[in-house]
Amino acid sequence: MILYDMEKAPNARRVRWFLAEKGITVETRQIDLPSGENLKPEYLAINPRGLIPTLVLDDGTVIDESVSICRYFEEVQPEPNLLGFDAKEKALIDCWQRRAELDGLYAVALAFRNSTPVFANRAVPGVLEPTEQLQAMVERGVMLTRRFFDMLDTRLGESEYVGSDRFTIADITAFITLNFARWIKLSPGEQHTNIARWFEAVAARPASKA
Ligand SMILES: N[C@@H](CCC(=O)N[C@@H](CS)C(=O)NCC(=O)O)C(=O)O
Repeated sequence: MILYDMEKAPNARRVRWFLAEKGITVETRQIDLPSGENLKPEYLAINPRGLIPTLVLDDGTVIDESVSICRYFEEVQPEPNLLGFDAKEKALIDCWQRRAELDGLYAVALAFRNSTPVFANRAVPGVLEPTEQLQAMVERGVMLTRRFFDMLDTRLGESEYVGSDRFTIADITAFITLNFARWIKLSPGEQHTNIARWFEAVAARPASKA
């Protein structure tokens, strides 16, 4: 089994953190995104989408979505549970994981990819054709990221953790989104006191360094 990975990439980090929480070790291969190694024929033969992370099982099966990779390992090794125990908890964790990903992580990615010089003409991840950076998308990404901070703070005012009353995959995605937002020089404000309380607790987890 091989996990195609890149140390700094937010989506790859989500999977590494998930595995570290479970104490699972997987052989990894580093793919260098800034130099475009993910768009070279060798990597496209493994994952034609040109994205990481990608998990290749021993039987050759390819799983190339971060949360799907996490789901695979949750089934293989259920403890510690990170995706929910019963119908209601599973649904809420999934709901907040998706909010963090769709409303948070992708908003930051929109601003980051459309403004970072190394990705000029590569504004859409994994796409071979040149995709120019658009200033309007930076502005939209910044606006949506700020909105995400407000939504997350409200949520953490009513729940100790993002998806449940305990640490789950929703916290991993939300925390990584906040770290990623620093790359576009955005952070929650002083008014986001619930985020500050939660961030400190989550940052103290050893697996957060994975
Ligand atoms: N929905 C995918 C997104 C994967 C993704 O966009 N990965 C980025 C790295 S964080 C990537 O591979 N970028 C390729 C590129 O920069 O061309 C997932 O969750 O795995």
